[in-house]
Amino acid sequence: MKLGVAQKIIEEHLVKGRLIPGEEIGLKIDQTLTQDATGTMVYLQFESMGLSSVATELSVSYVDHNTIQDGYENADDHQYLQSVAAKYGILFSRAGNGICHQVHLERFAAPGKSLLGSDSHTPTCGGIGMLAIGAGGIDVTLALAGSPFFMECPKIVRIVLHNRLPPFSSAKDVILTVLGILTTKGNTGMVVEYGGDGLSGLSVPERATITNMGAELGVTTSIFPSDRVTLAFLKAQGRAQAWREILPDAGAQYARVIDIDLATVVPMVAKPHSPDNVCPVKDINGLAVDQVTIGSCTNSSYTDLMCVANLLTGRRVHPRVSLVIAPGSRQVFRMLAENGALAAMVTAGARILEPVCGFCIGNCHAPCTEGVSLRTTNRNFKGRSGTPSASVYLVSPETAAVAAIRGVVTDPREAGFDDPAIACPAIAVPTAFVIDDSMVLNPPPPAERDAVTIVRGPNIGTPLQLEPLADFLAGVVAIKVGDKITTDDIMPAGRRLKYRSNIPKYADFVFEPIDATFSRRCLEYKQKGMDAIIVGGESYGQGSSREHAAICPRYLGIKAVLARSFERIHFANLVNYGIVPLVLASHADYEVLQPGDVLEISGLLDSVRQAESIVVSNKTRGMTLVGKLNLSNRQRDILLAGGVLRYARGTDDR
Ligand code: MIC
Ligand code: SF4
Repeated sequence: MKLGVAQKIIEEHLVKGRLIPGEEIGLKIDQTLTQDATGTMVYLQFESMGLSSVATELSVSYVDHNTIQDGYENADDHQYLQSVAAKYGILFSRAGNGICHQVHLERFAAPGKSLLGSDSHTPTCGGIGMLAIGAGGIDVTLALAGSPFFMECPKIVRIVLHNRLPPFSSAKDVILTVLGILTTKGNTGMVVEYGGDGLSGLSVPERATITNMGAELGVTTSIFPSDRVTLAFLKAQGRAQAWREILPDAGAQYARVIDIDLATVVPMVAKPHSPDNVCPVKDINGLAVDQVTIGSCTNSSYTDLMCVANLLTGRRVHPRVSLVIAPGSRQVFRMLAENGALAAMVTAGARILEPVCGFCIGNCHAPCTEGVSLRTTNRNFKGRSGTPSASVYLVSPETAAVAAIRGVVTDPREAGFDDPAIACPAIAVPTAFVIDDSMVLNPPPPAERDAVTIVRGPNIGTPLQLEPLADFLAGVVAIKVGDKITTDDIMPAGRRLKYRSNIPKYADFVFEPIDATFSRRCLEYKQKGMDAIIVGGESYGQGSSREHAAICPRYLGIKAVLARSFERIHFANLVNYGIVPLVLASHADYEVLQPGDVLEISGLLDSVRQAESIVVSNKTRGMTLVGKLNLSNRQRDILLAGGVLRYARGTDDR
């Protein structure tokens, strides 16, 4: 059988199931990555499994999200993560070493390997020809323990890139163009594989920008072949030995083929409040800008920031604009410092942030009230920046830098900066990066790990204890939400992020951006002995992988979510935490359901065991509706067991 790149790597890692799209498959996981905001739960759960060491080839615990430290909480998390990494044989990338995806791409990613990360942008490493998948934390816990990762065998969509990008059009504009075609919904169960003659002109960092923001499509991952360009990057990172060539077979079959002529890609922007709300930058030329932020795992590579530095050299940031730049890694930061680019940025008036997620997750640098913020990040969901009234526009580094100088949105081709050599595609990847892994701590040898004490400050809580599924569910519709509800809507990050290790406290903020009384209401139902239910529209649970969007609702007593459709990672997280996800069979059923309705489901055990759908009776309206159980057999067993940890432990008191 002729195979594409993704299928080749899937086949090599297949431990359960067959290479047939739609079937559930189990994959061997070679590498894992975690970041601090999801990592504490991953490792607390790993500890509860009673194993002495991780079973993966390589696992890295990064600290990059929660570095604000406006209290003891983040620092407690960092200490816990450092000690737990030493105890179980995990590499620990200290705060300040960089954003997990950027550092992993530079120092650990390898073509042909599989990577599971507790962060939705894990597919960044698909840029190097790796099968890199984002998942909920508990799935990463299980991978650390040596279990396969289960997912739907994907359909492969091939995007054929032709020709070369013109000056001032960049990789970001390519992925924004793709988002305009495929949008953020309806793409679950798909992998995007890039090919075509255009690949030879796209460096690994550019490819990684494209695979990174592929997360916004809602696909399982995105991947590039591993070719001579990949080898050049690995050589420059001193890691040529990690290279192997992985090209698609001629005649490989794809579910869909999309052609994009890179020569026609123009500077693009995603307007508020969705990454697929795209249009050419020139359509919003002249819009006054208050803030520009450059960085995040999408656009913080050396080449990206060199392009920004070149544009800023000899120019000044417009007086209205606050320009913030966060390098993606310590490697990038140091190289910019050593070659003078950092000085050019500072001279121009940029504010420099340490190499962390920072503004991307709304952790700092929130825009002003009703501010216009141009960002090189990947998500512009309403309120994610930390300012609910702000309008966030997603753009390339070129477009961002030009706007910072001009004070208004300007198509970079029309900015009058007439030297096309300063545009990103013209900046070459260095032949030798500065290599210094001293902020990645190696665990002690196995014999010495017994002596390691895990440090638990007061911020370190305990994992949620669940019970097996009950046969009868009576619950109140605690909230009804619309389409494209993101996990940022369900479980806000930003200033609430520091409570990630403390479930009861973090649960106070479930649905805070939409309805701040949700949590209190659920606790009242709980006190009355009633369960609660969420009703959602299309594409429920878009965006981040944060399993807290399932854990905290479950803590509040949510037992089922009825939605028109679900996004992949969130659907898995709901199942993993024993919340029944039911797909509403018709839009009319969605329309009828209202907050406060009391719903009853009986015979839940039998239905979850084998049925395709289940009847839900709406006691308040005296009618019934049908909820579809789109579950694999394994997911059915997980729900019956009361969550994936109980299932994995074989805790069977059903
Ligand atoms: C994000 O970009 O939303 C995050 C923060 O990186 C999340 C992970 C998290 O919520 O901790 C993600 O993308 O998965
Ligand atoms: Fe960090 Fe933003 Fe990337 Fe998430 S999307 S990993 S918050 S930089």
